[in-house]
Amino acid sequence: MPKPAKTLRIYVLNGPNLNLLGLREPDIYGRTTLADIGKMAAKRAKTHGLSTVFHQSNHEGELVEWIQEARTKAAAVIINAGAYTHTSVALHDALRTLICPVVEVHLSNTFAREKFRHKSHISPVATGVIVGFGAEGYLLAVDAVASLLKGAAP
Ligand code: CA2
Repeated sequence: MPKPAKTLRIYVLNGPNLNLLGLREPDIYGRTTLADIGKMAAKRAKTHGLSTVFHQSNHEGELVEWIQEARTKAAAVIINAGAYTHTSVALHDALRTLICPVVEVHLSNTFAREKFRHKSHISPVATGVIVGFGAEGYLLAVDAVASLLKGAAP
């Protein structure tokens, strides 16, 4: 008997302070909360026959652990590493061990902001980068992942 195909899982990882989304600085980051984004991403993934595992942490090590977990449990990773994007060699090292697609997302256009936000330690180990489209960027990332995974074995 052939085994039923498993739903491919996308890990959606969020870094420091993103838990404050929708609650502070709506002029920069919008009014959508991270919980809203989680629901929207899950809904969009479902339309592609995919599922999401959605996490946020203010701790670099916890993000590293989820990335390591993704090596065996995820078909793709979408990551908004928040401020760790610009500082974290640990996240860079963890992400470069993945063989699955990695999409880096930022709500704001980091290149139109302060110079220290122009450098990303994630981009060199990402398959692609989506910046400046607000919460919609996460959905674009889900679509991109779905397209990359099309034809992948279950
Ligand atoms: O634009 C993005 O998505 C960022 O990753 C957001 C980070 C920032 O450090 C990056 O440069 C760009 C900041 C996330 C903090 O989010 C807040 C949300 C509401 C209120 C305060 C912070």
